[in-house]
Amino acid sequence: MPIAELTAAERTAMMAGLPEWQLARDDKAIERTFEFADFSAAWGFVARIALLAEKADHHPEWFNVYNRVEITLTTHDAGGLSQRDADMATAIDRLL
Ligand code: H2B
Repeated sequence: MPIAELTAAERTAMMAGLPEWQLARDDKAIERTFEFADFSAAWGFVARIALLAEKADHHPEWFNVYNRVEITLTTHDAGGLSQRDADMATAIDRLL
């Protein structure tokens, strides 16, 4: 299903609301790195995001090593960033 890529102005507004996230991949994605006390805490975080992702039908790219989780959000169906990424990033931040 096609979904609109955010305009440059919309992207700027989105980033203002997500100060912990950074633009990546030529402004086609956003990323954030999280650190936890140990692997158990990191994996619990990943598991909670997985439930959110299934519900939203919007799935992160992520990398985990021990207590660190790196998350990248982009919308393949939009060829870049969409409102879904803003919503997912906001939902992820709320888990903390
Ligand atoms: N996740 C992400 N990150 N981007 C998408 O474009 C996307 C997705 N599209 N999850 C969804 C699933 C789509 O492929 C299915 C068919 O709904």
